[in-house]
Amino acid sequence: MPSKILIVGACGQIGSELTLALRNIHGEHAVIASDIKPSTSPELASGPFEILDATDYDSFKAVVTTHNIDTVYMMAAMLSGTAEKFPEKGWDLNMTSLFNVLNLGKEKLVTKIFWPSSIAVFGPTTPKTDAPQQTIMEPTTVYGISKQAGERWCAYYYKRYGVDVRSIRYPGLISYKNPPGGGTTDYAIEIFHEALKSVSYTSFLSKDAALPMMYMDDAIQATIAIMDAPAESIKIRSSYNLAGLSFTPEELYAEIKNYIPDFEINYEPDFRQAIADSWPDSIDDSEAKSDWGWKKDYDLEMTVKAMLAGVKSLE
Ligand code: AKB
Repeated sequence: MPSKILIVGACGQIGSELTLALRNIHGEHAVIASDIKPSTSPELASGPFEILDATDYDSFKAVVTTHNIDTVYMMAAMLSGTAEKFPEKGWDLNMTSLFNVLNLGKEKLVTKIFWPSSIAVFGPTTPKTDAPQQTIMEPTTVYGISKQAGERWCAYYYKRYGVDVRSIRYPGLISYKNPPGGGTTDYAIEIFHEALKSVSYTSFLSKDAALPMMYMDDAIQATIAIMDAPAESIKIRSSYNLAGLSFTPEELYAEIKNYIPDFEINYEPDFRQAIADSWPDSIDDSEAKSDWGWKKDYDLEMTVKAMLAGVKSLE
């Protein structure tokens, strides 16, 4: 039987682009999009779509069995900035949705699962530069704690119940098609919209807050590659480090200024600065490269060009 895929959180920043990419590969009817709210995107809604609260196990199971799903991408999550405002809600959403999908795997109702982790699993005691795959991880945010605990649960379900779950520690993802949802790295998206709209931007991170980042096309390509890889090549069942770019707000600003010379930036760091300070500047992703052939395409210049063209196309 051909593979049937369910995307949970299909209206989100990653979910929406992932759904369209997977529909291009497998056909529209092989990929069921789902989210807690109806889609406002005609592109997404043109294929099969289900309203689904990922924290409700029975509804989750009903969607999986009705559509004969074998592969789930569990993309719903509360990101770092929002989870600091609603700590218990963030923990509940991030952990309950993960347990639900892992238990569907344990019950053999689905055969393959993707679950996103994040650079937020690292903390202030992690090496700042080229954070290794295995290292000290003492996250100080609710989001980071939920992702770190989630990684351990993925590894546990793989070892104890044989659940084929695969994961990537995403850096900050840069895209223009859908707005990001409450992350610390969101400044790197807002800046493009403001550069084209008002020619000035006030960054909520300081000028020298270097963070790991990646253009969305690379993240989608990596997500599909890790899921397509043979099971035996996925040697890490917690989550893989993935590196793309590393830059500061000032460096990003300087690159954008090459195309918009009168663009101005101000810095007014808020509570998200402390979150950024707790994360590494850059990531070592040699294991993702050697285990399943990960390779990025986009450097900073290409990312800025693609973002400026993309944001302009929305006008
Ligand atoms: C966030 O900023 O919370 C996310 C992430 C790095 O996982 N973009």
